[in-house]
Amino acid sequence: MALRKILTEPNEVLRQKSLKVEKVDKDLQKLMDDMLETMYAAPGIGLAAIQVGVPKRVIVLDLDHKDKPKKPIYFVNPEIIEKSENNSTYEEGCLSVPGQFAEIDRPDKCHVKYLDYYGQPKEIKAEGMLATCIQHEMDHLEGILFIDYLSKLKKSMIIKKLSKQKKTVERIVV
Ligand code: GNR
Ligand code: NI
Repeated sequence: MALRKILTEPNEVLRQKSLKVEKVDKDLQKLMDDMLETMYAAPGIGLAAIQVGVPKRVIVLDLDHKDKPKKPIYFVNPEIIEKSENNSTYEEGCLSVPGQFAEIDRPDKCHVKYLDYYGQPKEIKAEGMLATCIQHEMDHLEGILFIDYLSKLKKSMIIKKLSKQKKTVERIVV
């Protein structure tokens, strides 16, 4: 396994739409292993492949990342079958938008079908934080970040702050 670099906003790659996986093979499993290790190290509770620069429809999640044994869930080609009418609000963060948090409204339940780590078809009926997280990750597959749901002003303030931080880091590295 290996750690991969997590891309941060602003970065055009994060705005790419990810492509459907044709086959769950050894290489894809290696990507999923690396993603999980990178997510735990961050630490985070979810990660989409595009966040490590790979435009494939792959997500890893572990809401109980502090528990042992760990309980990762791998999603390949996830599709939402049904969403609830009711919304719930959670404070969201994103490893690609470091240090920024905001309350976001999303459907409080979702029914999702996907392929697992072995390419087997699975379904999950998620609610609460799990439902929020799955939707946050599925947004990444469409090039959408949680800051896209904020007002133009809030969003542009966050992007400005992140670009400044990037420039500072570049100066220190150079
Ligand atoms: O680690 C993460 N925490 C989180 C908290 C609330 C809602 C969504 C998330 S996902 C985030 C990791 C990440 O950026 N995944 O794309
Ligand atoms: Ni995210």
